[in-house]
Amino acid sequence: MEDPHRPLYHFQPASNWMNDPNGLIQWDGTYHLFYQTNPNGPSHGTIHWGHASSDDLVYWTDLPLALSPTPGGPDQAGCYSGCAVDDDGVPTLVYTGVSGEDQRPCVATSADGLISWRKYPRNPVIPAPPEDLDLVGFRDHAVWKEDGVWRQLIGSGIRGLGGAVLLYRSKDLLSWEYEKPLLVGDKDETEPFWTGSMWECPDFLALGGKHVLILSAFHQGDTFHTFYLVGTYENSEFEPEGGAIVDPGGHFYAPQTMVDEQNRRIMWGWLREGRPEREQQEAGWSGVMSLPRLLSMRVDASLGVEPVPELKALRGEHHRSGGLRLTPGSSGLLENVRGDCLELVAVFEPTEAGEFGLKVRCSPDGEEQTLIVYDAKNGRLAVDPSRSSTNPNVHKDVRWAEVGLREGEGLRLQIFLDRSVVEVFANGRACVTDRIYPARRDSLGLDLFSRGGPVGLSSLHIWEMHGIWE
Ligand code: DQQ
Repeated sequence: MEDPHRPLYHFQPASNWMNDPNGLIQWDGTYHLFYQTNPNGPSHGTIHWGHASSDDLVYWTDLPLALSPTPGGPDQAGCYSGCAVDDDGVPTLVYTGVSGEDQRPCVATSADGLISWRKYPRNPVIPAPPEDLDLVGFRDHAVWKEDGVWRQLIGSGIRGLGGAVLLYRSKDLLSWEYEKPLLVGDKDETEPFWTGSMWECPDFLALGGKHVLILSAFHQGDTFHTFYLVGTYENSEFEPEGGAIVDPGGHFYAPQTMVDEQNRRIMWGWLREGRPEREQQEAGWSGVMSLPRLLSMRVDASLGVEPVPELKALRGEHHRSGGLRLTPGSSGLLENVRGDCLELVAVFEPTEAGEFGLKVRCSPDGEEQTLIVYDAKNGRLAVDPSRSSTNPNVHKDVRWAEVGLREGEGLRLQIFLDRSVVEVFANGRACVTDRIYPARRDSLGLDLFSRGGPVGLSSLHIWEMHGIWE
């Protein structure tokens, strides 16, 4: 029987485990998406680099594995996360080789259009972490060129203190000189958000006149959330001025970004499962890639986020409504549309009271339903999965994202529902992603709701989405 939870238009390998996006690069027009994968099963085992390519950011071709651990080599226990750069016409990967307790930067190049990769015979390119620091972790890489010199950030943490990113420089990507920690966090500080005791998957980018450092918070073997810091960067000094959690839904982690040939900054992240390992084993797969997201710098120095417009190519049959007034008790407003593979765009009139939104994956009797709820008083948005499934084992936490609408501004929700994935974009400035696992096959209904004052729905468009696989 067809797997009811397996997404149809989000990228994932044919089976087994996947996690972080890696090595994002556009090469001769083609987008390359590498990713962490375990080809031997649906759990985080021996990690390889998977590889997929696309001409349009929508349809992907899954290609042969790009990197596999070399027996006896510095990556014998795993090829962990890293990035891709164009080294004067040579596609080059910088990744973490894992061997026993050691995590070390390694380099590989391709001479056949990014399909097969030759590891540098003298890997690792940094033989050991800086001796004067007591580090927790030394992995994941952001590499860029600055004034003709390669710079690199490596994710780390200083024991007892907090996360850290270590700054290096190199002329040739092969021999690296350590400079200093670019930034060190505080594992005990929780305001405005907690940053963990080790920072995974750093990404560092210039955007709209600012610099953005994206980090994923890790603590004692567990992954938490991804956050960004916006600030200024000059003379190897980064001064953060503000920041936020990237996607507070609790399932978006270890993202990476790239600049494409249209000079757009695009981000993908790993959408983690929200069901027990046993169920992942039974399904034979675990992990999905987010949709590609377009980043921008907003005037208030926060990150703007929107789905890339190319995704419109997936829109199939169209349904529309609007001009509705939702009041408490309104229901049955979308009885003519059903589905688990949809895009919905809803525009609500400005209001400052109550909670309202949409319901997706509803069973006819309402036993199962997932809410996309906007809390107007507090200006925050959540996916509420508390009644998403009769399966008691899947996660049901509600996590809120600040949207912060201006006075008089309506709410525009763009919802991508793809079976177990719900990605909700709000007004170009927030995205909340959740994973849901309805147990009932008839949980395909939709509805609108309001709790509190009446709210106007100016327009609603719903598209049935095409899948991206044959
Ligand atoms: N995943 C990779 C690491 C990274 C972590 C291992 C983040 O390189 O720190 O699969 O999810």
